[in-house]
Amino acid sequence: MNRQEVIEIIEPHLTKERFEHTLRVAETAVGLAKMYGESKEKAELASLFHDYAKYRPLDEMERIIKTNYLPKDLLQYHHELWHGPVGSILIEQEYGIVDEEVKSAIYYHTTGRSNMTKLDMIVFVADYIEPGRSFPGLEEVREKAQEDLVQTAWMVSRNTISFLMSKHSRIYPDTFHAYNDLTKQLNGGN
Ligand code: DGI
Ligand code: FE
Ligand code: FE
Repeated sequence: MNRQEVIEIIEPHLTKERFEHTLRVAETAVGLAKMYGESKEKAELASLFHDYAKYRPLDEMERIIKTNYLPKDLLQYHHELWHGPVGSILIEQEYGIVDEEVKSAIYYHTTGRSNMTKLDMIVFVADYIEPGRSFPGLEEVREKAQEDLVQTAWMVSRNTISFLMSKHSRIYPDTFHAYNDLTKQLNGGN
């Protein structure tokens, strides 16, 4: 599937803003893939599909979670957490994408997880730093992305948890697992 074919698939499923965000995430992810020695093709494919399921009706996403091999505890948490896992299922069912690395990067793009692959981190970071985003502290993360992918993913994870705590939101276990694992990779045991 080439870039243009994927674009024609995703565009009708997204708002104009989300579609433009998606193109910027893909461009950012391809840049990170070049910098950190990952497949540009996989980075582009995963990024173009990362928010594919974002606007599915909640009852459809709920049904997909219930009827596929996805953790049922997702249903106990905010529905914002559903579109990554659901998207990873839909791209296989609808377009035959079976590449586990690509599916994983889509699956975990919102939360991260323990033992993130390079591709997981690239999509996770690109979604956060793409040039259309702007919020306090983002410049520091963008600068780090030019130097060290693990440290950058750690900053994204830390900032996401701080942001969620400031809103009194509940935090999904994978979100904590990502933070703990990245912290361990940087600090050793602490
Ligand atoms: O889909 P995007 O808006 O491009 O970005 P995203 O998929 O990274 O994140 C969607 C939202 O999910 C974002 O506002 C942060 C939030 N989020 C991430 N981890 C958690 C979470 N929300 C809750 N409630 N719990 C989490 O663990
Ligand atoms: Fe998303
Ligand atoms: Fe996104």
